[in-house]
Amino acid sequence: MKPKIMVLNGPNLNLLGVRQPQIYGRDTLSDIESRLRVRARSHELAIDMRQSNHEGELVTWIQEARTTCAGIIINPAAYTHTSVAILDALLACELPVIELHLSNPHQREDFRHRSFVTLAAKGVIAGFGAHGYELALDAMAKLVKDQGAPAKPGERATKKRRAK
Ligand code: CA2
Repeated sequence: MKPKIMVLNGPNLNLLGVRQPQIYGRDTLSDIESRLRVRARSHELAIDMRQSNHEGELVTWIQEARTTCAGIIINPAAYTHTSVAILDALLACELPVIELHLSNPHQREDFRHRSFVTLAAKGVIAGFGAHGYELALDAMAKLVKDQGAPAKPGERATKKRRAK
């Protein structure tokens, strides 16, 4: 079975392509998902893409990913800047996490400069619009591959290597 990547989207991202195209672009979430499926196939990955306007639902999905997925790509939207609950869920899931934003929050209002989610993220992709989803999947594919690969020929693959 192909390793599965959970791709989570936070509040208001269901409006993508419908409102404020000057900030967030013209692609809908469904356009993005179609392209991501093609990209996932080329990496021999599966994706499970979801959107919710509810913090608790996102937390529940992160907990679900812990046992079903190899990694999480998350655009937490406004919860990026407010949610300790999402941060805690991401820390608890012990999966590679990539934080993703369509816009570059550092070019925007001060309150968008702080991200709780960053504390749980391996890396952040921001400012590339809808294309960022594909960039995030490319980065995740490498993380998942490296995680499953033996360190040296003949050595057993381990899920996590202890830091020295
Ligand atoms: O740039 C991003 O992806 C954000 O995560 C988007 C969030 C914002 O609160 C973050 O600071 C940065 C907002 C998502 C709202 O999405 C909309 C999409 C279309 C129309 C209106 C809102």
